[in-house]
Amino acid sequence: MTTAPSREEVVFAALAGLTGVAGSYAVTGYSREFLVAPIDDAVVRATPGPIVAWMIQNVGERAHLLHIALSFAIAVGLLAGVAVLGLRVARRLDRPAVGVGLAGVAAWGLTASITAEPLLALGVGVPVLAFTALGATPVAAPEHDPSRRRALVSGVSALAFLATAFGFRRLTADDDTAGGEPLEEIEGGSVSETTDDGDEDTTMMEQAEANALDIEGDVPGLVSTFDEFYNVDIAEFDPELSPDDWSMTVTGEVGDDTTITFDELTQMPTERRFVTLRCVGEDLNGEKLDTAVWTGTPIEPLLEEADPEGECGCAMLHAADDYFVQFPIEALEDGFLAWGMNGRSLPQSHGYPVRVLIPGHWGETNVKWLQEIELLNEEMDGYWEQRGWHGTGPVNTVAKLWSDTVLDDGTIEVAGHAYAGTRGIERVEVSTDGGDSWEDAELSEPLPGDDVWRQWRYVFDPDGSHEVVVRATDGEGELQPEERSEAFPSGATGWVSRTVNG
Ligand SMILES: Nc1nc2c(c(=O)[nH]1)N[C@H]1C(S)=C(S)[C@@H](COP(=O)(O)O)O[C@H]1N2
Ligand SMILES: [Mo]
Repeated sequence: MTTAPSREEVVFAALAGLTGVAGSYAVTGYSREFLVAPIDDAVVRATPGPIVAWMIQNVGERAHLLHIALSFAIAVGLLAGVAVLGLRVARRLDRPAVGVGLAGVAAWGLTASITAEPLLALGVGVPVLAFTALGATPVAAPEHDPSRRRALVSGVSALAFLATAFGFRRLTADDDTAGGEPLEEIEGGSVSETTDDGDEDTTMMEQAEANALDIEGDVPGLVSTFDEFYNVDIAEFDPELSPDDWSMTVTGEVGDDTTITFDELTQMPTERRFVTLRCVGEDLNGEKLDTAVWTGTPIEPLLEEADPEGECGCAMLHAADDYFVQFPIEALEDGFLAWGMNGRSLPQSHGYPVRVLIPGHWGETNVKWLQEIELLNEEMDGYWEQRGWHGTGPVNTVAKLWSDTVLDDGTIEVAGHAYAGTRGIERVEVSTDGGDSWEDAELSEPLPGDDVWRQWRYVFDPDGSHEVVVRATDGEGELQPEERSEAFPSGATGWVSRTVNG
């Protein structure tokens, strides 16, 4: 059994691998039960921190395609390996049935153990068995079926299988991914009973619209829609939770472990807040900065009930995608557990049914799909901190330059957003001469809340080419630092500039 597999074996094994993955997709769809999902989790987790940081800064969103492609290849490869094993056993023992059976059972067992879904793993076992059988037939009667012709037949069958698998998925897939429905429709209706004034969301959204500046250029409003709101996930496949069986526990160094269900959470006094999120990994002038109206329950009373006793004054938050992040209880106490976004339940990708929102801290502290708050005795690294980031503290001050537009009268409008977490934005200045002289930009009226961005806009009369620079001053009178730094490890700094021609 030590010789390398023949070319023929490789072809049949590859077909078995491909159809096995397609079979998994047919029964699970692009969900967490899909064979590729746990493999992708493992690939992402195993990628060394420096490579991840490099990818985030240099490749951006497209880097996801790389690890997903790699994970698909690993899945196909694993199943192909199983098929090769089956083919070899078949030939060695001259008993095709044994080898084929072995391949099918091993593919099923492997998938079941990777996905923990034994029943759905049949979707993998059956095609691997079938295509290994096609490859093993000649052992019995090589003279009746020349291998070329058989390979062709198998290839066509595999293609047909792939097409059927995807077609089947299309037909049977239900589009309603959880989340994003009107708050009153959340299971059990507990929300509508406590939502004293459901119109409050509408009022707040209207206020955001009223406060927004009249910007000619393509700059988002003061509240980001579900489609606009950026997304950062460690997992390609979001957890699929439901309010019905969601609960959150407070554990670790506490007087009493406490558990709260979704119904209990939404029965508690509710708050609505404008909160802006910004990712520590984004470019200086990047777009991982957004704001929504969030509905939720303050965390402090829940913590008090659990009676924290730890010595570090710190807590680790855990989520259903195995994400974890640690930061001071002091920051946690100001936070709230959001279950509504822009007047609807959270979309799945933003943490359905419950996420954390911590005012003024980098995006990574805002744990989605929250499951546990663990109080600690000593500080420990969270997921991103293990990979070298320092992203649990307060955000850096930034003024973004997101559009430059020539107006009808020949003047130029530059515009964007500015954000400084809980410090607030007091002022945005614009220079049209590379930083020699500065003028105040127009600012949107501040929205209520202590963690909200503002829009800025500035119009000038062009005279050839201009080096436009923008900088913000926070609510404590601190000017945004000029010195440039990359996002890694503690967030990009510097003044955004752009050459604009009149
Ligand atoms: N469970 C979980 N929570 C998470 C993350 C994650 O991958 N898993 N990403 C974090 C990061 S790095 C950011 S910037 C924000 C992004 O939130 P959004 O996707 O809702 O914009 O969520 C944070 N919370
Ligand atoms: Mo982030």
